[in-house]
Amino acid sequence: MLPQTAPAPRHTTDFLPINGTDYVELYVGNALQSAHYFRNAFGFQPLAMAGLETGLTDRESYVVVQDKIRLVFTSPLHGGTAIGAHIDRHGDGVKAIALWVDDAESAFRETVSRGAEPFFEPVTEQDAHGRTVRAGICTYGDTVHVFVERTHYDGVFLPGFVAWQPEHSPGPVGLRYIDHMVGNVGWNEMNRWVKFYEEVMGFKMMVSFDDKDISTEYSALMSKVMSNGNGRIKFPINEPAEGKKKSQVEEYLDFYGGPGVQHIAVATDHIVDTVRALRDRGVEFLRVPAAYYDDLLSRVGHIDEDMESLRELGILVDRDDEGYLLQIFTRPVMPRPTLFFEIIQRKGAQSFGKGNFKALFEAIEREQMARGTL
Ligand code: TYF
Ligand code: FE
Repeated sequence: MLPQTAPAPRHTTDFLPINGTDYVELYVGNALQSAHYFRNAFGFQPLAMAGLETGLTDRESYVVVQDKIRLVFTSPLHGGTAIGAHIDRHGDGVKAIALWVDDAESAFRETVSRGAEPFFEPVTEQDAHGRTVRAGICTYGDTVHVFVERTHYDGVFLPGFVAWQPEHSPGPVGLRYIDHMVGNVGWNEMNRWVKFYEEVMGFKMMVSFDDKDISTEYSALMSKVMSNGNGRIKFPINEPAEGKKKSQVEEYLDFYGGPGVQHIAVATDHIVDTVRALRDRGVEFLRVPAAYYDDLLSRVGHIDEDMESLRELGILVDRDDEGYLLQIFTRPVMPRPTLFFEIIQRKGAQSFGKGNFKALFEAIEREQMARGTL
């Protein structure tokens, strides 16, 4: 099930109807080993691949899946490629956030006519399993959105890919779908990208946090959450704010070499089991001080989960007027302190864990301190 939010009012027609996230493609130095890490540590299952054996000469991609989440890892097969230049500039990172639509040609036309910069024109790809149409537009930094139309396709992933069935793969850990994906943009650029998602994509602003909501000693940032009409796509946009020392967003921008995807939040229905499985497979999480749990019950009231398990695993809890949520953040999964993952379970709450910002950002500052970048 995708997260539920109020449907768009009847009188507005959504010029960019989106069914959900189709896939997230990362450009990485070693696609095979990245896929291996996400299979073995995060419980993703092998799905498809394309490369030398399928006739490609410039790149190789491995696709992994867990319920509705598809990740694509792509590496160049020789020097001098755009993929290699992207990796040189940004390190491993998210290149494409692909959105599943019923009409990719229309999605491209509607967004480009509203000012989107084209990344690639609509292209029809086909094989024995049918055809897909894809088109791409640029968003912040070197990141792009790819519109994927797959109504007439029943192959494993996309035309050109073959099933990937390595012999051994550990089972899934209960990750279900992408809840939100956060973009870090430059100083004073948040509103420009808010306007882009409003005007070019037809999104609406759900929430806004200013630096007073979320500044600790150093971590100052501002954030606005953009959502599409049916609420299935949520993109918080962060910009750095002036603090005592370097903002975590500024640190990201320095290491990533500009704007890009900061975190991918993935939803589970059983966060305690999921996080325990991830931890047992070697995924490293940020830790808040044990004192966080001392006044947790008085802050969030009754929760269904066992407090001892939450404390043991370091899972955070926040409540809003609709319910509560549980969340935890991994340490960066790249050598550069750039991309990380959030594991989230919503129990009614549709917010983003504002009550955890202080404890979380202080934990991030301790990591910055340990890296010597603060
Ligand atoms: O997506 C969000 O807004 C929350 C909060 O560096 C957050 O997950 C914001 C910035 C950040 C880590 C978490
Ligand atoms: Fe988040």
